[in-house]
Amino acid sequence: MHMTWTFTKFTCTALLVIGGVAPNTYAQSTGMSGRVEVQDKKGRAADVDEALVWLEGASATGVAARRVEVLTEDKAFVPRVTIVPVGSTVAFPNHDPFDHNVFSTSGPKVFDLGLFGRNQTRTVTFESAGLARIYCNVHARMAAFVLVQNTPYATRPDRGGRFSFEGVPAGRYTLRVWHERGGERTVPVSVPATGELVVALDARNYAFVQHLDKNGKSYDARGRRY
Ligand SMILES: [Cu+2]
Repeated sequence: MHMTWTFTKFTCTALLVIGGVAPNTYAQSTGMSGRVEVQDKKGRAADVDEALVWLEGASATGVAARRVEVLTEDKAFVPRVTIVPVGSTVAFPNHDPFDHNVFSTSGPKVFDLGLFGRNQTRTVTFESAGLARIYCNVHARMAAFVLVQNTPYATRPDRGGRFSFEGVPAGRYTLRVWHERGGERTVPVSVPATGELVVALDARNYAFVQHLDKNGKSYDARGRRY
């Protein structure tokens, strides 16, 4: 009797595999994809690839800290938008023939790297998650954004706004999408997903507001303009 029961169970298992209908065993992880649209006054924003897209609620394991560079060049941070895992170090090599003073006064890390000149590099390590807004105390219009995350499912869209994440465990998540002028949206998503996911951000009413310097003062009030 015992031998017969075992054989029957084995047969059933084999049939499930052959038929490809064992979702609880074979569909534990999958991909998800979608598209971001940023609407400007003139139409679709050309810098949709500088948006940030990430999944909240996913496992935080296996994301190794690393070191990345954000250059200062021609009075700009390059790249302007960066994603790093928690614990990562961002280096700021100065490629300009004049000084910069990189700082951040809010977000995951408050820091002031002081003045540093051509071919010098200063670094900062981010120990906690969040979106860092990084500025220069000399040049008012310089800005960089560093998303510090503990999920592997964080990315920037391509120039067409498309993004995808591979190997996402099945479940429910919150998708967060951010763009400098389009603001931020959160969208509940399920993996595997059904239908096409399009997240639209509205930048039509965006108005530039000059941030303050590292001492909380207006750049203009210092008597120097850049
Ligand atoms: Cu600067």
